[in-house]
Amino acid sequence: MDAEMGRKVAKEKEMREWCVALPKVELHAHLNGSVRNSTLLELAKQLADKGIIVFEDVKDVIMKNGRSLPECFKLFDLFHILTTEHDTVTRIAKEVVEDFAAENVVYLEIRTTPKNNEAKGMTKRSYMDAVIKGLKAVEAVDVVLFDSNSRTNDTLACTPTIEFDGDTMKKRIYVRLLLSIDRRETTSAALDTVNLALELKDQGVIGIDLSGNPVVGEWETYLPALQHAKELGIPITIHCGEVANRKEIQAVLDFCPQRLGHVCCLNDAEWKKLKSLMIPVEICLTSNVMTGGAPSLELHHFADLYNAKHPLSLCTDDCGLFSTSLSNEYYLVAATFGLTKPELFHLAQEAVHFIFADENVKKSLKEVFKHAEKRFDDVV
Ligand code: 6MZ
Repeated sequence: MDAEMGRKVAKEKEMREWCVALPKVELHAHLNGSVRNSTLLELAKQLADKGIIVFEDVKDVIMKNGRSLPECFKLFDLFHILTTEHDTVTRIAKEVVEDFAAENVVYLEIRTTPKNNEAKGMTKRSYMDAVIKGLKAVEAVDVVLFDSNSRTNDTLACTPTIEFDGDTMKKRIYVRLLLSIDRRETTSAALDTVNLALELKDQGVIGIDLSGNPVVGEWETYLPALQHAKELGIPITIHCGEVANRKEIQAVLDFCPQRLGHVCCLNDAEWKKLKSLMIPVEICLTSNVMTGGAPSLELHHFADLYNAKHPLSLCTDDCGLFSTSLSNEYYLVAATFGLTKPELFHLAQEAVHFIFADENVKKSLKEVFKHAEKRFDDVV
């Protein structure tokens, strides 16, 4: 390696490490899309031993790099076969929180689709109980899952375990849950999910998401449930424009949810409308490029929204499925669009404004970033 190449590699390494150390807010992460490959392979082996699947076939699918949109949804069906047991759901929920906390995510909204599975004795409620059990089982970090009233004056930690007056403090991560309505669901199933969100509002559930294969289903099917959530005052985020469905994009913008995911395939008039509505956007760079929602990183609509000062936040979507991490998404923004460290810090900090958790959590997170600013000397 010549000297110049050596310098380039060292600079990239330093920047990647900086992005990991940066406190971050994750607002768009699907539970079953964020499972570790090692866990999926282990689960696949167990099912193969029982003769339910052929391990080698599944291994190839899990380890493959390319992920078109139709392939993603085939994979989710496979993941859901691997994760049907309550104990497995608990395990993956625990691991996903540990993984996000390990890269200094200080606030995490995980979204997941509550599932009925008669054969396993699983109801939407028991599925969510298993998820919540997983969040409570995390020991490596301090998970704040409920109302944070009592914690606003605590000293906050957002670095890898730090020494504080001689004691080692645990990292802290605020975790909240969004319940996803899958586009394959009926109106009645979607309504059940909204009612479940209401039932679990004291257990860390704070919002509703509409997701699933964008070429499946009709907006009118979910609208009554989304309307019901709106009436109940439950914040809503909607996957919008993953494919160019003009009628639906228009309807989603008219519905005006609290946040939107992706917004890839908007036409000029829709861009204009989105910008005038100022609906915060969950940007998923790697996911959009892999699934073809954006032609390339360089041509991703992040640049346009960022330059227009549109509210946005960087997210992973499915970090397991797309082999990415939130730190990597920040790194990609720096490497592709030339954002500086202060700009990246500001981007991470601004995401606090778009969280669905209450003002107490926002206040605590603002403190986290204020505290972190002192350590990130390049920022001030
Ligand atoms: C739309 C997606 C998605 O809910 O089982 N999901 N929906 N677009 C995407 N972009 C690639 N990625 C994930 O997590 C998996 C489910 O999340 C939705 C799909 O409905 C998928 O089945 P949970 O935890």
